[in-house]
Amino acid sequence: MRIDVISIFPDYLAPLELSLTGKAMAAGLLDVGIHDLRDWTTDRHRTVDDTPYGGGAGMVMKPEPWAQALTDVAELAGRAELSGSADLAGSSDDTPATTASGTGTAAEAGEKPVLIVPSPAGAPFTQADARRLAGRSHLVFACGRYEGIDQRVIDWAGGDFDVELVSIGDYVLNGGEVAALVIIEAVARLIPGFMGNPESLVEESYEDGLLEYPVYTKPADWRGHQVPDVLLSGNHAAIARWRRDQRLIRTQRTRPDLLAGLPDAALDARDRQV
Ligand code: 6GU
Repeated sequence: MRIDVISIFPDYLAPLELSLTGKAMAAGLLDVGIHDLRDWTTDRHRTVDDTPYGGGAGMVMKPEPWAQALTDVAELAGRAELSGSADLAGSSDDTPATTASGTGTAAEAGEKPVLIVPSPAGAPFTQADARRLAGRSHLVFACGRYEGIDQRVIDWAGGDFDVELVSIGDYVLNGGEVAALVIIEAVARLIPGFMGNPESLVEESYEDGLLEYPVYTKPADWRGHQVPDVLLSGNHAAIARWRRDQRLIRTQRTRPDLLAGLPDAALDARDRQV
């Protein structure tokens, strides 16, 4: 998979080099390019914003730098060198990562890249979205600041990209960078071959609509607090039942909306006794 992020604060994306996504890049499963939007400005002050038509507070991001940046990133992704970019990994040699790694571009796969525009006005980002995006070959993140990006960029990009406005929750961030980090981490861990133990993905919160059960490790008695007896019993059926009960109880307590949204078939008669 190829991921490009365009931002006026490219340093915000430095954590992508660490841990999860860093490992995926090192393994050749993921190829990431971080780009400074100001590299696509043409004036001396490298201006990216202007006052809003119709008046109001704050500034709006000008359309032309975005159009130039998106055009370059869509056309040049997968090559060893991207104009105006500083790739995080694997591009200092002159072999395109795509050749050896299988991180094929959208163009190679014959599909449009996905343009993700993080925005508090977007659709809520869910685990189902992460799954869907993990199956795509090229994601481009347009991280806006100020009051947002001129809407015509979003409309225009629809020709060359599958465009999605995405929100990560009901609160306001100063820009899309942190949201992009969240979405990239949720997606990258679902890339086939990325997680050491794919089994650990199966029972996770949000994969089946129930929150996870509580977990314990040694010692069995810690500062007078005991691990539940059933977990020490060796009775695998009883453990599985206890864990499912815990998931149901937790979900009912903290996310009753999730329980209410489950299809009828998701809960059996025994579940309904909890
Ligand atoms: Cl994706 N962006 C911004 N700026 N604020 C947000 C958000 C995104 N999701 C929730 N709040």
